[in-house]
Amino acid sequence: MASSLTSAEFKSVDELINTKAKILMITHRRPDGDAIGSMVALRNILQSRGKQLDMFCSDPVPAKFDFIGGSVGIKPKFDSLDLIVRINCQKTTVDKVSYNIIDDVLNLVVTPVSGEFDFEEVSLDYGKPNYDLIIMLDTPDLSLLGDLYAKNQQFFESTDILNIDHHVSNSVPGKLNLVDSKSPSTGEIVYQFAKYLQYALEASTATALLTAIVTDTGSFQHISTTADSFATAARLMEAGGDLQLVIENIYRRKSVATLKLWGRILSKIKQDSEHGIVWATVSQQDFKETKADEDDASVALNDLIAHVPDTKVAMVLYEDGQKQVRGSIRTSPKFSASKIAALFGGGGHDPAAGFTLTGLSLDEASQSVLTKIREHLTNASFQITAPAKETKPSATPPEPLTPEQIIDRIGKLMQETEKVQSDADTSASVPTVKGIDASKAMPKSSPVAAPPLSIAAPAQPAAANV
Ligand SMILES: [Mn+2]
Repeated sequence: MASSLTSAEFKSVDELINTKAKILMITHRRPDGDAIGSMVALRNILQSRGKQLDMFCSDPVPAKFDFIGGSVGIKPKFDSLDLIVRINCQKTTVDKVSYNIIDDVLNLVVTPVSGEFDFEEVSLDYGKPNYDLIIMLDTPDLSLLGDLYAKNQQFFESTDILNIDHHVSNSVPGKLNLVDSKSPSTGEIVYQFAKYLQYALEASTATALLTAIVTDTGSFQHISTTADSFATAARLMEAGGDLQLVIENIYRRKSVATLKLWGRILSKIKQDSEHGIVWATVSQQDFKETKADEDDASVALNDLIAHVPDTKVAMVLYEDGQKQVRGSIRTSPKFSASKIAALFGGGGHDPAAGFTLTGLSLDEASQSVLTKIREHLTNASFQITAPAKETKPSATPPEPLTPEQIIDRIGKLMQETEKVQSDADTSASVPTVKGIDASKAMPKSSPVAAPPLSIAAPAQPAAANV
């Protein structure tokens, strides 16, 4: 099925961009191939149209994306921000402001008409970054932007946002929202926009978009993959996109560190065949001794653990170095990973979700989580299959939902989510939960076709993503 975005929407986006002089592009922390690929591609497209733009991401871009070029231009911090000295003049009137520089020290001199300023009336702040449009890519919630958002909330709240994403849970308050939850990747939305602009894709942009599609569809394996994904990939290859280069860089660069970590994970795999759960834990010591990172653990989950036959729930729990235990979950098609993650304050998509626990050791966390999952696996609420209404065998793909059906489903799911959350809040066996497994589960998740499970209740705005 073709994109649900219309030319009218692309036209408004084009018009919005054309009215702006300096554009900031930003994607979620712990960036994946879709985040980087779609951002770099859109940067190339807009730059060729004479736009001035800068790219940002709170976390470093993994070296495996260097081949898309341009990832070198992605900055982790806003620079050249003004320093603002704020003085409350309610009680004391300012006569004049002057400055002098003595021995490399700037003295800002504020002279009152009479009396003196109290130190409490003086505060320091940074000025706002100098951009008149923010383009957010692949990011369903502002908080997932990480530090760049946390430290500049006012800027994000007072600047126009163009929100380009494919997560069904997207709650970004965009001036314009180019959100298509049917699209398996943000890259495909950027491709649609390029097509609308009749932009002749150069090879490097095509490769960046191919990276986005290949990574977010799990090399076309996820159920989110559509006929359009293949058609778009074909167009991108015709434009010079180098699929082999993408595969080579994304999948065939296993470092010795990665393999060592996988060895440890595989040696620690545990299986509960009665409930259909397979899991492994990874300690900080495992990461330190193998020199591998959390992404390696996540790939091990996707590529190895999730494929154990008869598995309903596959999970990796790992210590994240900040005294937290993060969990990544994958489920077989009949079960909802995001419903399970919601038990622990997390969220995500049906096949892939994540959560973060604080205040527990790795062992305590895994015991607590497993107990809870076992309890609930027997409970039909984790299953995706709608209550027996249609009994025809599922040889044919499900029909797309009508807007009415979607609204109805959202309502039901929100009720369930609230119930699940209150369970989680009150149960003694569930530890304190903070934040979520932001993008850890994103890289190979299939964000589409998932019912909007993670439409966050107001109390929990961050639970929107995996
Ligand atoms: Mn994505």
